[in-house]
Amino acid sequence: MNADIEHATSTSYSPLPDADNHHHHPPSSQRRRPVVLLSGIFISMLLFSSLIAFINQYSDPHVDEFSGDGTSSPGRHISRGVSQGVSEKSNIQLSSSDVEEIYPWTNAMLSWQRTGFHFQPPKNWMNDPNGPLYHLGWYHLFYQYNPDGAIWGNITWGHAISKDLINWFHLPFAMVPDQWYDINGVWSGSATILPDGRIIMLYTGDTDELVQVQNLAYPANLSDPLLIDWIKYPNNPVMVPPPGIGTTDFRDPTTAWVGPNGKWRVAIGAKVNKTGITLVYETKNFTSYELLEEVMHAVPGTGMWECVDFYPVSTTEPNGLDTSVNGPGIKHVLKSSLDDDKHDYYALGTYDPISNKWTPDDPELDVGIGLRLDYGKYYASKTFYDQNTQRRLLWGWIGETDSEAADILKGWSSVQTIPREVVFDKKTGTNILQWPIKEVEKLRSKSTSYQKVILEPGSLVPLDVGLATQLDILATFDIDTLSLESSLEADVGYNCTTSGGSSSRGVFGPFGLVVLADESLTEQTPVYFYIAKGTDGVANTYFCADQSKSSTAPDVTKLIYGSSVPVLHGESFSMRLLVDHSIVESFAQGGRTVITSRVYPTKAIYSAAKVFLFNNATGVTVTANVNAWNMDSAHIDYFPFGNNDS
Ligand code: DQQ
Repeated sequence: MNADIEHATSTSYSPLPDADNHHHHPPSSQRRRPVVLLSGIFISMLLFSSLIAFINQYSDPHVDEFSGDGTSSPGRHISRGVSQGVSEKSNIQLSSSDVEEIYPWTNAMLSWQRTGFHFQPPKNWMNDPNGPLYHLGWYHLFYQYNPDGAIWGNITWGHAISKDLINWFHLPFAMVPDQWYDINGVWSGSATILPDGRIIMLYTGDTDELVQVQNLAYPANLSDPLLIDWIKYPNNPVMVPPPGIGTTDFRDPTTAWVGPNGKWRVAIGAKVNKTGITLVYETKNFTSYELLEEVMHAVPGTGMWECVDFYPVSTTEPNGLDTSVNGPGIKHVLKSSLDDDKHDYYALGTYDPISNKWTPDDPELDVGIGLRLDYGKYYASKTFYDQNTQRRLLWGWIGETDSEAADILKGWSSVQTIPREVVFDKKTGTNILQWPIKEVEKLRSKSTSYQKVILEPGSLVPLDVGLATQLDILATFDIDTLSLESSLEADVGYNCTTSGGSSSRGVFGPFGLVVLADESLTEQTPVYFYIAKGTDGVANTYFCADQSKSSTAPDVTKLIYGSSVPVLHGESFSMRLLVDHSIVESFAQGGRTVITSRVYPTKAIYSAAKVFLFNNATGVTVTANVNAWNMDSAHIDYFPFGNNDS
């Protein structure tokens, strides 16, 4: 264990007080504690933003857009979070005019959408993963949950535990909104495990006055492996929006790490005008905090930063690292969930703990303007260091892309991804790799293999993989490199989203797999590579997932997702797909580029779902190798000691 951490804990950390959750409710005028002013160029920006925030606060008509009963009229577009100062939570791509034509969903179609091996609660709304941790033999997942319905609201911390991150037991709620400082929602937060094993949970509370504050909670009984009971610190909140930061622009504390002075540091996302920023607080005891003068990082134009994640990755070793580790052979990942576009962006960089500044390796690929963790439906992700297996593991929230009315009809919304292991990509040096945890392979059952399948230009080859709704598929594709090198084709400006999708044919693509397709391909979700050659003769490969024909239902968003993916000299084109009913998680080149698809087929369901290989390129023959496994369902149930929803 890092000596700094030992020192910080043994000398600085005071025991947390006993639970005595007496009402501590200072008048609102006293709820902003004096904090150090942010310095440098930010001061003027902050003052200006403060004025704007003040004006907004008092000009906001505070439309009560959420009834609180967890229901809404089908087809009516209701803002789920904006009035409370967080992202819109319903499907923003579907405007109210789009949902006028509501598809006649049958029970069979809706029940088929529930996943077999992804984590989801038995019913109702779920969003961000919170405070993942490993303790006394159990993995714990907390998550944003609405106990009252399938739409966002009444946010409570759901809680589930697992021995292997795949099979889960649901536990009673860890925290409910019951104090003035979180009565409008127990929002997102992170766990920190201290060197002596104590667990610190920091989370955002939405107060009785809709101010975002940071609160402290801790397990009532650390020797309980299930961590059933949680105590909210009686003197919450422990951090309030500092001067210059809007009262609704201050949320989602990270896991803490130790600074060079032995104090713990916690990052919190915020914004100043349109500049997304990461504030950092220091603490010795997790009850009193001091804001560091300089922001850790800021990117103009990126808006509010939600669910910031900050962690080291080793550039030399395959194992993950505790959040406090720094030194030679280490880069730091900074991730932000952009409130403005609802995507998770990350960048690799260097963290200087003395100046508390993080600097991106490539300023052109800075946080929010460069790489995304996932190019599909994916948001509010969070990693944790699994000290049990020395891995850095990543959870992400897969939201819905259908109408809110359909979500209410089916009675649930959202799924969590299969946890992914995150490592630095030593081959490229420019990105991380994300790969489904090896534990998911325990669900593999019957396997089917197709070797050296020749795909001539324009071909479509059905694969008989048995029941095709729960699959793990590994596929590699090889093309004749001579024809690639000799071609002058210039497909400059190829873009997965705007270049016509899987049916638009170029010389070197698209080729790949089609999943969740019916026999006649009326419905289909193709996942594919596309090679474009620039005017400079350099080939660029793209990895895309085309949802445009994924469903015949009109009230579903059907975007084409994707981005470029580095394919290095000597590598085959490789993809892995986890198909689980209405979710497809797709990983290219060992996890350099990842796309999660949320799809709602009406015909390609149950035994009608099929898998195909395809090659829509006009100028190249592709040789494919495929290994596919049918996947068993995970066991996800209430913990045997009881059977309740609370
Ligand atoms: N979800 C939480 C917030 C966070 C947002 C509220 C991101 O803490 O900023 O449910 O989806």
